[in-house]
Amino acid sequence: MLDVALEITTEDVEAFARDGFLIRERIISPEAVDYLRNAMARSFEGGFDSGLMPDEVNWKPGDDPHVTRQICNVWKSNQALASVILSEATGQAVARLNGWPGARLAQDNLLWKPPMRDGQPGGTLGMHQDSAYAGWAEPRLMCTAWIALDDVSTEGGTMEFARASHLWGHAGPIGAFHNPADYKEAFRRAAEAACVAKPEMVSVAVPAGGGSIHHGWLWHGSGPNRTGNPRRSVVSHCLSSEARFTDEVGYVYSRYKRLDTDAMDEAFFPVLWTEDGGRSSFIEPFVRGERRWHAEG
Ligand SMILES: O=C(O)CCC(=O)C(=O)O
Repeated sequence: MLDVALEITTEDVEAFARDGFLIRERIISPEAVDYLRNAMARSFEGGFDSGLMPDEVNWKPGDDPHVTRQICNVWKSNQALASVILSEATGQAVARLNGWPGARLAQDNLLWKPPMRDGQPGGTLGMHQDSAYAGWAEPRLMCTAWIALDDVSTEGGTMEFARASHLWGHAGPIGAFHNPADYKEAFRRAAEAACVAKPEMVSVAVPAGGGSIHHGWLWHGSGPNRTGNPRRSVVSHCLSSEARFTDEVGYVYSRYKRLDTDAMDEAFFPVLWTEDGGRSSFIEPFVRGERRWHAEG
């Protein structure tokens, strides 16, 4: 079990409403960073400790070393990563910031942006709004906690936010997400539509173990990694604990939809925290290694 520190004050709630994000220097300890780096390396080598596979693995040894490596929903495969991704502190923080009665995980991501190699920088991630991809949920507002596992900087391709852009309105999904020719193209169009001539960009420049929380309609993305170090991060994309499926469930989310109900199954969308103690009961024994996926006995 690895501890996550994300206390939220009244000033934080006000800053989040105004800017659309919070940045923290330290969310997890240096020891936890080391532990998660190892868990991440094992996951990209195909080692899944719990015995279950993640939902999506977008890179394996032998693939192009220049592309950003990604795994989605690794929490079910690795208890150490799960203890951070599914932490109660994260659930409580995102719920408080958004005025939700609780929070559940929509999806996690491991992101590994490679270092400069053969004169080629590690790839960009196109600027987008997370909630543009959440038409399958109601309410569709997302909120994302992002934890850096390396010291991150603008030169190293860290995440960039456009301050207060969550107030600009709602655009659709962008074209290419990984390594687009111009990672700010859709964002510039949105700024123009919102009549914002000079958007204020803020980089999440923090030591390993620090990170950020951002609003589901905030424009964000990241530039090339021009340093000699990888840029690794662990991401929890959350929804309100009250979120339900809409009719736009689509290709990816159809696989989690139960018949005759729009309720989201906690086995796939675990509840991290609610104000009345509704955290999914399997999380603690799972992350402590006391409960496994196969039936006991
Ligand atoms: O890590 C990045 O560069 C972007 C990640 C992202 O889009 C997110 O966490 O919502």
